[in-house]
Amino acid sequence: RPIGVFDSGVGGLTVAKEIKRLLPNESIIYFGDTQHLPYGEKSKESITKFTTAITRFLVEQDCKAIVVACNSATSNSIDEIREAAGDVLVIDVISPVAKKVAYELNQKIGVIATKATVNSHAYKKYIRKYNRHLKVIELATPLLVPIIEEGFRNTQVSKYAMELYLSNKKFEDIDTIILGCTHYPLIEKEVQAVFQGRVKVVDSPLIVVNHLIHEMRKLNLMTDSTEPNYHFYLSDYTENFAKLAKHFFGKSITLEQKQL
Ligand code: DGN
Repeated sequence: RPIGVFDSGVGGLTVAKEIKRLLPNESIIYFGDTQHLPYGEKSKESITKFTTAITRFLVEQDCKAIVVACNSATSNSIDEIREAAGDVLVIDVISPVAKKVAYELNQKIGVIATKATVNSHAYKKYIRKYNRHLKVIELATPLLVPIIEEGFRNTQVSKYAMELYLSNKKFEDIDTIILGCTHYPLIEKEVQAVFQGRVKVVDSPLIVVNHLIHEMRKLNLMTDSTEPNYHFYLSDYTENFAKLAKHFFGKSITLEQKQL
């Protein structure tokens, strides 16, 4: 049985690619809800409606686990998503990361994310649950998602937007930064360049997939010797998605348009 992964667009590919790297025998079904992108600007009601429909679809596809590879969906709709998933294992992208950074030697943590995630204060709440002495500064950087979806990484556009956002006074003395949107690992090097190595960038996809492995082992869900396949559903076909999915997963993937 496959692992289901979903996001509003290409962001969740950063998590899916890590699943492929660490669990090379597992098949993946990915749903990119490009028709409703960006989730980060939508209301809780809309995000919940889209993401519970995707969850039910992935359950119908017989997924044995579902990875909510979207922070905006996690921070707004995780309870409803878990309910829609029934008995199927659900892994979110915020709680494992929050737990990990809370126990490390960090002092002041910056989080960049969409408006939906920042307004929910999910990172602050989760991190403080484990370590209430940590300072957590959340900053909405919504322009970065369309920049990435439009394929403008590593250009003057991304560089300028990033410098404007990250020069915010609130971020002056952070020692750690969480990329609180699954799109952002795609511009990790550019973030690092702005801070010139001064700030540690948390490897969220790695932490999330390690947690997935841990939970799958507990439930005996690991597959050992199959030919994995990678199937991608898109609610609206975009060239950038197809290009990036092929870049991460090779040419033999299958892409299908699907509206729910
Ligand atoms: N990739 C998603 C996230 O992690 O929040 C949302 C991006 C978006 O749709 N704005």
